[in-house]
Amino acid sequence: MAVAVAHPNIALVKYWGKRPGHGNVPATPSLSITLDGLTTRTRVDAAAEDSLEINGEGRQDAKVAGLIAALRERFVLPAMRITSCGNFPVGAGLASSASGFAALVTAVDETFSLGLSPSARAAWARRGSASAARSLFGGFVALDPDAGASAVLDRDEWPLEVVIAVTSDAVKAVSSTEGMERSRSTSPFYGAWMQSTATDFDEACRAIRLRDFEALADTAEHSCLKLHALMLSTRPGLLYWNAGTIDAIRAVRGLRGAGTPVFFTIDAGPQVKAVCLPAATTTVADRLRELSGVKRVMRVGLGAGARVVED
Ligand code: 2P0
Repeated sequence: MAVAVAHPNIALVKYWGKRPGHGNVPATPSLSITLDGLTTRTRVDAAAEDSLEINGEGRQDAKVAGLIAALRERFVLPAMRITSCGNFPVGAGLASSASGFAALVTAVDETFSLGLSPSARAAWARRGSASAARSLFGGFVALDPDAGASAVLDRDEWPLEVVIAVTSDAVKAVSSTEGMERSRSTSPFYGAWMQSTATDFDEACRAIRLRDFEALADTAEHSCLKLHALMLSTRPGLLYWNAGTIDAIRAVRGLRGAGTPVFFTIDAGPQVKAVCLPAATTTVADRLRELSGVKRVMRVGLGAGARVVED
């Protein structure tokens, strides 16, 4: 048996939409930061029959079953018991599937001595959930449709911090998988999204290399708002925000306009992630905590990639 931990990641340049065909390959490049503090811990044991338990509850999960079946086409794997727990809400726009699949593949690799490299583990994790490929690495991470996931910059090289404003713990009504397929097939903006994302990715990589916070802030907020415009233009429209989300966006914009080094990003859920330079974290957290639509605030730094730990 082995135990692995992984952290969720949040994209600063978003992906939304798959390439046609098999393999769960994103259609466009994306760039993320891996978060510390939020953690999924997964244990894999050889067992008499397959089972899955998440946060203490027995579960059937088609994506987990599909990934294990795909691994069995390539490797000889016995039946296994998978036990996973996390310290943050599942399915609420905090990338629980990313940390979940990254930890699962890492634990399977170790338990059954598959000898996979981080890049190979990322490719397997991507089959479970595409953004999971990014959680194999720490710090700043790129996910290219052709080249796969790779580290761009170590977390110590630019230690940004993130304040997460949780505005709801409810599970999202439309999953990312379903939502992005709906956008691809119905949004009149999907072509523009596909065409413009590579430029956002190049701009963000450059900003990270130069440690240019303002340039990264501009590109990341643009990518986020463009993603949500794409979602809104889908039929039926995808609206992941609530009133607290809007209040938090306005608060972050107010701070940034007054010179505080902070920008917002939002995924397929209502939580607002405020990315900031460490000197601004307390100011940002205090401001977001004041908002009536914000249930609680979490402060996290940048995290390491998925790894095996002692039980
Ligand atoms: C991202 N998101 O780049 C974008 C932005 C959410 C909004 O990747 O279908 O969990 O399981 O492969 O990777 C969420 O989608 O989707 C996601 P599946 P995934 O982070």
